[in-house]
Amino acid sequence: MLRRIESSLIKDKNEELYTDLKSDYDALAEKLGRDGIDIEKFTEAAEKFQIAVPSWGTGTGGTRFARFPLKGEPRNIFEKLEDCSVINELSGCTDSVSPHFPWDKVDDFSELKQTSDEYGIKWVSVNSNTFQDQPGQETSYKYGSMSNTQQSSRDLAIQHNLDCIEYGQQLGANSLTVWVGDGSNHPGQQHFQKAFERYLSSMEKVYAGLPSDWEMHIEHKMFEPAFYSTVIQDWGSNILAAMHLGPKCKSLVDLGHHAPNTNIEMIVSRLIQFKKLGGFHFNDSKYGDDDLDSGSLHPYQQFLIFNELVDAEYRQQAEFDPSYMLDQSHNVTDPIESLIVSAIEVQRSYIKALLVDRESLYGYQESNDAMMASLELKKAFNVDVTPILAMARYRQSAAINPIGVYRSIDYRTRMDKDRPRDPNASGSGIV
Ligand SMILES: [Mn+2]
Repeated sequence: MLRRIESSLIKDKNEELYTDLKSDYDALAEKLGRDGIDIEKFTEAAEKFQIAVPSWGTGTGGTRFARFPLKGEPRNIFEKLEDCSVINELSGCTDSVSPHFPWDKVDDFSELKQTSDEYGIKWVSVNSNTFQDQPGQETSYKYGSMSNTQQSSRDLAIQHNLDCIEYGQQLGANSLTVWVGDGSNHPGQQHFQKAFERYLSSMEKVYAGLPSDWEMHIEHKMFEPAFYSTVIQDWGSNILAAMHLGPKCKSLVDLGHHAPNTNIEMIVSRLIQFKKLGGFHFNDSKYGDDDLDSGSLHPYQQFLIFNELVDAEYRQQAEFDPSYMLDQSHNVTDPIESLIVSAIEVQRSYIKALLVDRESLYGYQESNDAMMASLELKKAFNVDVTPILAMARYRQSAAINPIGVYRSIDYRTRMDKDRPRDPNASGSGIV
């Protein structure tokens, strides 16, 4: 198998840390054991947990104002794949990548698939892009794509999504994620119902092109680039569209795409109940769609979301198999470090949610004991599961201290030599 980091290096670094880890792990095992909890079950669950890395997340992000590229940034999908492999080799929990087209389009997808196979990386949901015009594009998305008043723009957007499915099939993916920036900036600019009707009509044509084993995931977003209204504004519009289109269409929840203080975990519960939860884009936010690192601001919210997901697993909810993906923008950190830390933070939320004593919680809920129900959740959340996550990485031959190993190899300096940048490359914000 192809690797970017020598396994012997990770092994040597792990040996330096193993004695301390084993001691912390044994102490936690003893503590959990007093409550009748077998730590090994949780370590096994941590080893199985995987979350996809977005190909676009490996480049330095930006704002609407500027972007400050890092040295050694990946210049194409093959180099992005190299960085994704680094993230997976160190974290042990990111064995798949979500590509974005046309950014990641190549002439020969079989070559790309062969390379990803050599890295042991799978391709998951393909993302279409109809929020910007491509060079030479004959008809514009300026006033929308799937909902554009012009048939020619709608047709182009439909064809692009069908093309994305075809690219994804060549890579072995099995879902299409559709987010559109369609909307309006002025009251009166757009007829709400007519725009939604045009969107649905376009999406019907994409849905008709889905292979039998594929799903389509709709991603809603409250604002930006349209600031007054967006066609798929919220989970309500999202689930309506998904229900209209059919059983292979589900909703995708991007944590940053809601108004501040929205109860996202309850939205997750509703989508689970109606078999419409397709997947997640994990990130964190303070004000809007900030795309901050997962769990960096609201780890309890992320835990509460996983509480709903684990609850659905526990109750063996029908048709429940959401895909997990990160979707972040890294403006001031090294994207590789942020994606490693974020993947582990999402994994942390999952393991903590697994620690919730479901039967006790249900009992408190039935007897309306609000205090004990709340404490039951807090009890699980307050367990420091760091030794479980580190032991899972150790057993997978990933790094006990992933950031420490990453910094020791000076990857960016190496990549700076291998990946010379075009000095005229764009420094604009959203690229
Ligand atoms: Mn997203």
